[in-house]
Amino acid sequence: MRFAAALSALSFAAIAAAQDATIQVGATAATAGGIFQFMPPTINATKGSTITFVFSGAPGNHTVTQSTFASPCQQAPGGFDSGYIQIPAGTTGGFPTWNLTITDDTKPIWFFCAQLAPAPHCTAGMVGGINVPASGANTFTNFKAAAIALAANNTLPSPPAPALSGAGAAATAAPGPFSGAITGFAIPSGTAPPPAATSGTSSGSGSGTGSTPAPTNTGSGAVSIAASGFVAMLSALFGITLM
Ligand SMILES: *[C@@H]1O[C@H](CO)[C@@H](O)[C@H](O)[C@H]1NC(C)=O
Ligand SMILES: *[C@@H]1O[C@H](CO)[C@@H](O)[C@H](O)[C@H]1NC(C)=O
Ligand SMILES: *[C@@H]1O[C@H](CO)[C@@H](O)[C@H](O)[C@H]1NC(C)=O
Ligand SMILES: *[C@@H]1O[C@H](CO)[C@@H](O)[C@H](O)[C@H]1NC(C)=O
Ligand SMILES: [Cu+2]
Repeated sequence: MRFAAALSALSFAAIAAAQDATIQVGATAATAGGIFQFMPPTINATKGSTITFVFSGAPGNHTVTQSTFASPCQQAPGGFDSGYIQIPAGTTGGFPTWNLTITDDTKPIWFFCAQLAPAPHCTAGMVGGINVPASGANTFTNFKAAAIALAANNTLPSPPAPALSGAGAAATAAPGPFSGAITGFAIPSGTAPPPAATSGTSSGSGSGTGSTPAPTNTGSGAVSIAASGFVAMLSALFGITLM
């Protein structure tokens, strides 16, 4: 019995570690709150864990771009940016993903969608946060309200620069895959520069990449998503079986 309980706890831990967290980028017209949102908009994640952004909002053409609390709809200096990923109406699968690994969980990570068409998404409230304070001045509620307040000012944010790494989070690969009619624009490319040092040493020159945005629409990869989904399902089944 004790052995079985230990096994069951172990399998739970394995599943939790493997899943990390997922945030959907954009929604559908039928979703409460409309298409301009991240779901969930906030999440807490420890250092080393990975947030998988899933570009499943259809139709949609969204980015995941790091900002600051003070300027919710503007790319932070050195902030990450996924580039624009367009999902045609009616798409039901094969959604591209982008995996950001948390490199510093001691500070909030604010992000927004930089798309301006047909109207700015950020000032419509398409913003999110990781490890954001539950109380005080810098709450998600205040961040979102500040983003929406910018709508009245009529100043459009500059287009973001594609970047795999930001402050407190970094990706090692560009978003993808782009299959079928799904397209990417100004997608970051190349290897991620070393994440911005938050303390201690930082080595490496960190040459920036992705300064030449180009439309990207490359081959298949849907197969690998399906395969990893199958593996996830298997491991979930395995975990449940162990119980
Ligand atoms: C997605 O949005 C970007 C930025 O507005 C734009 O350049 C690109 O053409 C859009 N993609 C599609 C397929 O409409
Ligand atoms: C998430 O982290 C923030 C910052 O550490 C904290 O204030 C908040 O209570 C946490 N939220 C949850 C649901 O744990
Ligand atoms: C709007 O712009 C005005 C003038 O530039 C500025 O004083 C004000 O703080 C801005 N409001 C917001 C919400 O950014
Ligand atoms: C993100 O991580 C998931 C799970 O490991 C993987 O299936 C997917 O291919 C990754 N996406 C990218 C763009 O690397
Ligand atoms: Cu958007």
